[in-house]
Amino acid sequence: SHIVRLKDYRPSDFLIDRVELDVRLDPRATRVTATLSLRPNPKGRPDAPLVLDGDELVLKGLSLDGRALPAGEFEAGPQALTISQPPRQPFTLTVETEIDPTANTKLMGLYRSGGNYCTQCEADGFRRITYFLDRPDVLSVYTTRIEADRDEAPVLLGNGNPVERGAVAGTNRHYAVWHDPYPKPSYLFALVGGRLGHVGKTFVTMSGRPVRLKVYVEPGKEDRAGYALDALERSMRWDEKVFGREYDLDEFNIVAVSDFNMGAMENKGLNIFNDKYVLASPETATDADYANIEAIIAHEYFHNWSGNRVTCRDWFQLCLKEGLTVFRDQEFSSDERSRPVHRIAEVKTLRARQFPEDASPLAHPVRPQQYREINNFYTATVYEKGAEIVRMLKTLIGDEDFRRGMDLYFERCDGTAATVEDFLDAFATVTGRDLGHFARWYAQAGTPRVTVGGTYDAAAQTYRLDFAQSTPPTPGQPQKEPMAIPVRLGLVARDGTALPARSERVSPQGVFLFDKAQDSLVFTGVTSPPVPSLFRDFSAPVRTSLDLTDEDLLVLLRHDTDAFNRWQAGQTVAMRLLVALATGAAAPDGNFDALAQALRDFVIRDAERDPAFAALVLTLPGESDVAQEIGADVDPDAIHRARRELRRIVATVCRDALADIYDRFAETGPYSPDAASAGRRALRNVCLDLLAAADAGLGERMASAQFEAASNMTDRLAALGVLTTLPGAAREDALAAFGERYAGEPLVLDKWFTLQASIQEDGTLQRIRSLMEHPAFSIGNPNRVRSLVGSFAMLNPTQFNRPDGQGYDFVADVVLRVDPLNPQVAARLLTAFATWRIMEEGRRNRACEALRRIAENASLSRDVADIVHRSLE
Ligand code: BAL
Ligand code: ZN
Repeated sequence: SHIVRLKDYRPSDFLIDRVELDVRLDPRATRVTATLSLRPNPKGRPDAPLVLDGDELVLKGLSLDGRALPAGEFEAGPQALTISQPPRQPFTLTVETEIDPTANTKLMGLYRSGGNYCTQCEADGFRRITYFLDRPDVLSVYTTRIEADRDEAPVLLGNGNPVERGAVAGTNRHYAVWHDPYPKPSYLFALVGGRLGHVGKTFVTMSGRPVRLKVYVEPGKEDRAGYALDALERSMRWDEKVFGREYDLDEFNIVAVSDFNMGAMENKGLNIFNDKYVLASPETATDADYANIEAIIAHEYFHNWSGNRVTCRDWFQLCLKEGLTVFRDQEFSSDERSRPVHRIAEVKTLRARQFPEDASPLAHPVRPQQYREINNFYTATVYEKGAEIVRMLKTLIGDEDFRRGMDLYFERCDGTAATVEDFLDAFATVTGRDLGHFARWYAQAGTPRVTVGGTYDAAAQTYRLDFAQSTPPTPGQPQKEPMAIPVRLGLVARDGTALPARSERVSPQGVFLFDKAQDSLVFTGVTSPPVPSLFRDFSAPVRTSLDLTDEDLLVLLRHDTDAFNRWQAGQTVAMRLLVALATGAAAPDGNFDALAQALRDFVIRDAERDPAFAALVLTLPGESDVAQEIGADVDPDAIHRARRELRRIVATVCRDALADIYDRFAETGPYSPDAASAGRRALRNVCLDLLAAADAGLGERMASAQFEAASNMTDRLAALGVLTTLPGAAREDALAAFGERYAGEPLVLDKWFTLQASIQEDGTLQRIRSLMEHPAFSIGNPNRVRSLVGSFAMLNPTQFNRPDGQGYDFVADVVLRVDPLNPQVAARLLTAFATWRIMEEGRRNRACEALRRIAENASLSRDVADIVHRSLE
């Protein structure tokens, strides 16, 4: 099928300055009349035809400057509306289409969710509403009239500011008119019509303008919308303070819907959210849910500047808005919570999602050079690695120049559709630096591997670090160039004191720029043999091999001033032991004990001081992290056994300390989702989990008691999670009780589906098959499919990768079943197969057969066809 290439970009032949939409909502036959003010683009081709994009559209009327167009002057099909001889001066085109929102199971364009009408237009859903130049570099001012039955849709929302509303005489219908003064691309268009309750408040901006904020939810759930509203207000204040960005409309509306392909969408002034990322109460949401809501509310709000005021020239520039906005939401969460704890969480996500992608057949640059289906590029690489690039830029140029560069970027590019070059140019201008080499991060795929060796010269009192880097081949990029890698570093003496790291090549902020295939760094005045602390705060998204002994690493775990590297040191030792256990390689017995003792000392000494951090230190690398580290001929069962064994060893040594923490951290007082309280719960629940690893009987008794007594979802779900690892009646009773208690709460049942799908036992596949018949499950709802089937594919390595291939076959069947309904959800599910090539031969063959079976299907969506073909290449 058709490949779109970055190098083929050319400006649109026509521009659309104004759009007037009249949308008459009807469940099966919604009428859309679009009045478009068009003109030839001076940068376009002078004789080009006008080709408007469509997708499954039916044309009901067409006129040009008020004259109905005769049949010979245009061609209209479901995919395009073409006028071969359009005027060469400004003209008005009126296009009437009819659409069926009830039949729209793809959840792109205008569709219905829970009886309400809503839209999703990014990346190319607007063309499912009307024929349009549906590309992000066509910016228009929209006025939208929405009309609907009063009873069916008492609430009518659009982009921008409300300008008028009224009754339609002689009917039970009413209408509202919204006007958005800011030119925007069609992907930011949105409307909502439905029965909704709301919570709201007034926000006064930094220049004193009042803005009405509202969060709309299903009626009766208003009391679960308060945290989202609070997070919105904090986000708005933070963006003013940290980036100087003020909000620009009279209203800001958020609507939660229950059927949504993504997490949320940043439509101008009218964000539409997956309700999972809005609704929260102590009884139904975990601490992690609260943190996600805060981050995603912030993310979508921050898009108002990084995405909406400055948008993307084309979809190859997706990282321009997404990487930058992820960086901004990460900074927000770090300021609102604990910075080191949040940094570790970011890196865990990057390693769990982006590193595997970067090492897979689906690897692509942060700015891809080509695509078949853009919806498949809303990836961890574009988002998370894209954010790491922005962070590295800040690390290299420093905080002040970073802020000056951001200001210049917003100033220069406001109201335009920009590129990655525009972004980097702003920083090159304020710093006078050449960022050409740095820009390679956008173009070259794959995770660089950095190897570092250290040599101490006692006589000269020098310490030398030898760096080497290489980046593995990725699809379409067999040869790699060296990257510009910022290495934040320091030296630690074996007694734990910080040693000065004197070198001209290290910046005052402690950063060394490693930008060649090999380089060496010599420190002078080093009075004792140091342990190097490298990539502090995870200063670059690379894999590292350091020639440090476990003993050196345990010095860092104990003493490093950099919290990230304290955590990393423990993880590195644990990873070495896990790889040794899983592959049958020899690891000195003493090292298991050394790690366990170090962790016990840590719990006794440090846990109380920062419980959230301690919870992270006590959590061993996950099974898929170990699989990535092994990298070839992976046996997921061996990894599972290895991790269980190491957890047992650690937990047995730490047992008394863990039990002590568990008792002392018992919840008192009412639930609060703040980071400090959440950290205490996190640590206590990690202790419970480890105690169960040391002694299953004890774990079952404690988890059952916690499950019964829990006063909030975090503790109840954590207890149930521990029980799911322990086969027996207690587990089945608790699962049944939970299912009954939350029978009317779809978002809570999603957690229940996820836990059951994650059980690493033979019977899980059968359990999932039964749960697919559960009344709460629906194959058409993305959250349900992701929580039951997606979790199985992504979070259950031993069962998805069953040696008999049944896990692969099951997921392949679901992909083929979902694809005709919702290609985006099907394609995303299919990406679980991306790691198939690192499996041992038997599993590899089974996975390949399942992929081939999908590929042979004649009627695949473009989304699924693209993923399956790239996975097999
Ligand atoms: N733009 C798609 C949803 C998001 O990243 O905010
Ligand atoms: Zn985004």
